Amino acid sequence: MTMRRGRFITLEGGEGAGKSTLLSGLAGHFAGRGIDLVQTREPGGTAIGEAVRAIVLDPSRAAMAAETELLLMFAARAQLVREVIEPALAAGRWVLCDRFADASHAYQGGGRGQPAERIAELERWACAGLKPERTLLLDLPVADGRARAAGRGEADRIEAEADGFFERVRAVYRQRAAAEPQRFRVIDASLPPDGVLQAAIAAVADLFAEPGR
Ligand code: Z5A
Repeated sequence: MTMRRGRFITLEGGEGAGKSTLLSGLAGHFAGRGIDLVQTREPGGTAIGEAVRAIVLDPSRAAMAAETELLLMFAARAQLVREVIEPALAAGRWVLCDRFADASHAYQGGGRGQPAERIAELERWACAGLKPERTLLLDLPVADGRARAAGRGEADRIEAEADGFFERVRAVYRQRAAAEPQRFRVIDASLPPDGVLQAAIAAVADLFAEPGR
């Protein structure tokens, strides 16, 4: 019997939107449905990726060029795809990833102004054609997300950006969601955590509908 490939779901959104909170709630839901789930995150998820994460988020590395930041995000992603995501999907496991390539379009494209076609080219190469089947975008006004994230101690290098940066990030996320309605589901992240979880469960329900799932 041939192995049924797993499904690839990503969570996206601005700072403090509630992705980590939702990830653990969704993982519980998948477990209850008997799904063998791999949870991971970007940048990170592998030893190499976590080392890259430490570099890109280090607030003392203010000299980092936007091009360097973009390439580092894709370096971590190339490793995660090959070491974790593709093997898991091939083994029939589902993968739930906290951020993926849409984050590079939003942050390095929208936030830093890197050209969209260059990011798309990197995505095709680094991800070897892999795209999420479903992306849940937790949408929240920038000020609300920043208020939630405040009080966590020192801001990392990206969190230290001004509000305008995060407004551009949000705008690109919303444009991408509007351009790919089959893949994206936009969730109102201002709902209480259980409301966000219920909306997310509804937004992935069709993925279980395939016969045999
Ligand atoms: N980045 C990039 O630039 N390019 C890329 O390609 C990739 C990433 C992949 C990763 O940092 C940074 O890297 C990120 C983008 C950039 N930078 N920024 N900014 P991270 O993973 O450490 O940070 P984050 O992704 O921004 O996540 P976060 O700020 O930790 O937020 P979150 O995971 O979305 O939220 P949370 O931790 O679940 O919740 C935040 C707080 O709100 C917490 O106190 C919760 O209890 C509370 N919360 C959560 N949900 C709710 C609801 N529904 N209501 C009320 N309060 C809530």
